[in-house]
Amino acid sequence: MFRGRAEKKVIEAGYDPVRLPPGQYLTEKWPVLHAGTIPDVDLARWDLAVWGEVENPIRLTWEDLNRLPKTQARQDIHCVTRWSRFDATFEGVHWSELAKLVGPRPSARYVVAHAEQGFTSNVPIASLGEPQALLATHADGEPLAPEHGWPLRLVIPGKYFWKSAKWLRGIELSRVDKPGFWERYGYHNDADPFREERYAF
Ligand SMILES: Nc1nc2c(c(=O)[nH]1)N[C@H]1C(S)=C(S)[C@@H](COP(=O)(O)O)O[C@H]1N2
Ligand SMILES: [Mo]
Repeated sequence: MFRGRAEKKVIEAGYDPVRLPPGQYLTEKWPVLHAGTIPDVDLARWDLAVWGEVENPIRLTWEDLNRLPKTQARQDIHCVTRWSRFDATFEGVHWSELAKLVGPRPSARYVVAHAEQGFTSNVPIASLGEPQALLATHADGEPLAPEHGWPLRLVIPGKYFWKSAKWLRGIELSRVDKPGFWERYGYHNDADPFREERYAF
């Protein structure tokens, strides 16, 4: 039914249908989705803090961040509202570069991403270490558009896209898992689109 139609479109677009998680449909454009408003960001005042279970908490300016080596990663993104977009390409700083600066403690098992206006999302630290995870400054070869998280957003592979906090301002490492914004509203903590982990209950 729904699955059949959505799958047919994926095949017609020239993609392998196994890339479409259950209950999703392919979109060619890049929808915009967030709670609240697009923040007004002043790069001169902007910083990125990394704290919690680390040896050296840091606060990087925009220039500091952009002096770190950057890499690219391509992935399919899946919003829990059912749109999927294939081959989104991001460029930015991998967590491993920040880890060199802060020295995560062995007790650091979970991450809380802190964004402008109090938005948070939580993932296991292993997700941040995935090769395709990024603190992204660019998407599809251009600086992020304001509505997509400029100047910096998180990109977390293999999970519904709500885990990928836009307008990122902080990374907190923790011993315990702390539910983020959507997780506190009843969304699934693990958020694997292929297991259709949309809601906690
Ligand atoms: N700061 C912030 N980041 C956020 C959200 C949000 O409400 N606030 N929504 C999430 C959700 S539900 C999705 S699907 C993606 C959407 O990213 P996009 O607008 O770039 O497609 O951002 C995620 N990151
Ligand atoms: Mo979403």
